[in-house]
Amino acid sequence: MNGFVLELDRVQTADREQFRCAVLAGLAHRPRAIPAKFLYDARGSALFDKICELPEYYLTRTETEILRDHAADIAALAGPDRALLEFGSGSSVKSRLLLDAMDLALYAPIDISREHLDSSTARLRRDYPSLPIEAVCADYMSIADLPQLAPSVRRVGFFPGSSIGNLEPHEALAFFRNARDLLGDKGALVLGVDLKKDFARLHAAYNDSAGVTAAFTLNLLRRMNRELQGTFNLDRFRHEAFYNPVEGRIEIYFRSLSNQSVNVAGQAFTFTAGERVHTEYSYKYDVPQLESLVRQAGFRLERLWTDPERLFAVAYLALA
Ligand code: AVJ
Repeated sequence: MNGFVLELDRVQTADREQFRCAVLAGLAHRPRAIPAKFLYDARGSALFDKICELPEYYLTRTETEILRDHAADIAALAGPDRALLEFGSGSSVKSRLLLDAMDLALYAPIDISREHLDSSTARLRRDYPSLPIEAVCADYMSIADLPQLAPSVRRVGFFPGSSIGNLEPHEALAFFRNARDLLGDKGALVLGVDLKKDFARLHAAYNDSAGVTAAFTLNLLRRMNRELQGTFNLDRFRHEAFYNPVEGRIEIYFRSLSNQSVNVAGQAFTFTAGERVHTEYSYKYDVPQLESLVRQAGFRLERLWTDPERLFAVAYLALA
């Protein structure tokens, strides 16, 4: 076996162990919950890509539109000779809009998935042969420093997709504080965030008629079956998503349709009829809320662009 295969094997074993611990802890806990990041195995990531194309899921389409309309404004605010750091770059599709518009000294995509990072970096190297690219395989929630970046180059962060919405307010604040430290005194952050809007529109975005979002949630059960020798019967659980207006968030669960017992990773768990397991929050912001949150982390809301319907916003947050 070559070194690459050994390395991949080691990473996969570590990932699986992390998943096992999170599932066992999450199902033992009350209320039951499994962290959202585990939704994104290969099949989950493919289903999420399908979600982004759904007629009801306006987020991706709208953000791309805003970025396309204002990439030149963002480039002008950032100025020349910047390092662009992307948090959770995934397939880096939206980043291309900024790479095309900005005058960059460096692009540093940061992603926890080695696979995603390598394949998208290879494609970017081909399409932007003169742009230096430094891929960083790390969890952006805990990354402390990027020693490979020259300290003289001013840093601009990019956190698109309303990924911030997955985080509870205290976690979002921790993310912004960490980003501030990473970006440095003269840094800035370009943030994509989903806005509060009428409940029916929000509800539809997470309860699509084609059932793709339901398949995305229930894929977590499939993943437990495959990776942790689970015995979940997917017909005996259903996806549930609703807007909680008090907390300003979509809440997503899978719900047991009957009293049942399921084995996972060698342990038995009983579910009562109607019992649910939390999988995701998707927080929605309004502008004053966003402004106050980022201010607590030392950022200033310098500019904010939205679409005509005010569904989604792209914000330019400055530190200096
Ligand atoms: C990737 C967290 C932005 O909250 O809209 C979409 C995830 N889950 N449909 C979102 C998601 C179900 C998505 N984020």
